[in-house]
Amino acid sequence: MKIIVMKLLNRLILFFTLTLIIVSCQQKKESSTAEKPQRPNILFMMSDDHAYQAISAYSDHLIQTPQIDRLAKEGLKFTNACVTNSICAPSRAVILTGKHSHLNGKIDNRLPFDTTNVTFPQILQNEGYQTAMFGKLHFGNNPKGFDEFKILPGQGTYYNPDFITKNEGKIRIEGYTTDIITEMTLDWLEDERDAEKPFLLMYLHKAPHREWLPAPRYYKEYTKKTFVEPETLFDDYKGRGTAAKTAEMNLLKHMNWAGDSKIYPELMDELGIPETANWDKNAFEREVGRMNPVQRAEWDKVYGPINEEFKKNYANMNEKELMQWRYQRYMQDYLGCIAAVDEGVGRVLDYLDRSGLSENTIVVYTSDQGFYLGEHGWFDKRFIYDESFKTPLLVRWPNVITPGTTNTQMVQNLDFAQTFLTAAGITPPSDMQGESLIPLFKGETENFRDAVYYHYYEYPAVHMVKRHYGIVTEDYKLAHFYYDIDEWGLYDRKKDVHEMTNVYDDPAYAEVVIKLKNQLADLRVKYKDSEELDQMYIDQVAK
Ligand code: SGN
Ligand code: CA
Repeated sequence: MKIIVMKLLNRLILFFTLTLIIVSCQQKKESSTAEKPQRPNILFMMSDDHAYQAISAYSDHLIQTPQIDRLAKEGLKFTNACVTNSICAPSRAVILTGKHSHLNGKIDNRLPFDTTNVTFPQILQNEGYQTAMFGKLHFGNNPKGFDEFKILPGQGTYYNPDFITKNEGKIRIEGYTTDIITEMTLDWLEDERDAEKPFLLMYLHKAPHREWLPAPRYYKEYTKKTFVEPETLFDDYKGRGTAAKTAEMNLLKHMNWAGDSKIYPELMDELGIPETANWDKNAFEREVGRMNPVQRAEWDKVYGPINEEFKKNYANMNEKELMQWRYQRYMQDYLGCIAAVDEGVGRVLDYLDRSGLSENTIVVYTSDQGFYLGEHGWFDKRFIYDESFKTPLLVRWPNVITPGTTNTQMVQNLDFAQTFLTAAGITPPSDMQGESLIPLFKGETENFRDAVYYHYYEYPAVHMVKRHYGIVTEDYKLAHFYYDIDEWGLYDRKKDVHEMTNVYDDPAYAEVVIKLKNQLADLRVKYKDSEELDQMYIDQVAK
């Protein structure tokens, strides 16, 4: 009897031990896959001032961008993506921190970024991502959280650019900046990428930022093209209040002749054309003057005859013709820049395909904000109005995003940080203010936000766009211009797509105004913005 009990006990012990071993093996297996799930790579491609009007996936009336369009075909196109503050460095700060400008402190291009902010690349790096950044950052200091970076100092230049690098100090590279940034990105993918780790790679073009210098291989083609004029090229800004009227972004009145339209400084003197701004000729020298003799000869070969032609016609051109000429010149150079960006994007996408990385890489193409391509007679950005407020956004993520889909939700650059962290399986810090876009990637659009908050600060400054904050919903846009004025603007987005009429004082909209003002006040509370902060940022600049 004792022996039977012993045997039974032994068997039971054996059974439990075996079960324990099997269970713990299974757990181990699970936990090791949990430790090492297939975390996606992130390739974040962003250009500077690339208007959605100049991407053929959005509209092909100006240019074909077949490479960028691949992302729309193979991924998701957002048609209502927008920024929180339409200007370069602030937009980048919002992207990296996932916080509005008033909280991350980078309200305008002037003061350096506060590097005590926590950015999503820092978090990804801590969690085992390999991180690299190439191109334009524009922060006034170096990025944190990157294993490798090569960034342009400030705005950078189009030719023979300098780079601030993590490992080689300051370097200068001969050539065309867009191509150089592409090469750096490709070199890193080929030679530096650690196959054991997922990566975050930020590929950040300077182009097509002012002064719009195209790649030599596109000079001829683009300077011969004629582009369709926007309906509002001759806008007189009536019916919109002070801010639109006093902004200095008009193609005819505020564009530089030498720097922007590429009229030789000598020819300006000869024709008696005064500088638009006192740095007009300097802007030309800063860029064109930087070319080496070979580059300069190639440039003169194409831009010389344009100057000759202008010299012949100038005396007989009226204001309307001058405006039209400047618009064409502007588009030729701006779109010529984009041609090289598109090519670069294609080369990087080809590399992902060739190396089998496409499958597990989230690829984003966006711009730091939108841009005016002659709409309202303008260039530049800054305003809450659509062309500057909206930004292109294309995302490809195989197996998550259905190819060729479109999303109309109001997503913002504020959302990137949380989106990327969530995609990497990391819980975003609770003080980030965006929303993860992953449900939208999967086609789940219910209960996404119904309004966004906007706040622009850089005034008084170049282009003189007054400070304003506002709310944008699917149907309306309400903005408050403040500092040296106190004006409100309301636009009916459905009825007035070009935003030509401020209906704020129209009695038919009285109820809409009340409702939106309440919603705006709620948004300011939700995002922790306030009159105290408005004043603090006014005082900061005054110092
Ligand atoms: C420069 C440009 C402006 C532009 C700002 C900000 N002038 O000052 O036209 O608005 O940068 O651009 S330039 O002739 O010097 O290029 S941003 O993209 O950095 O915000
Ligand atoms: Ca920009």
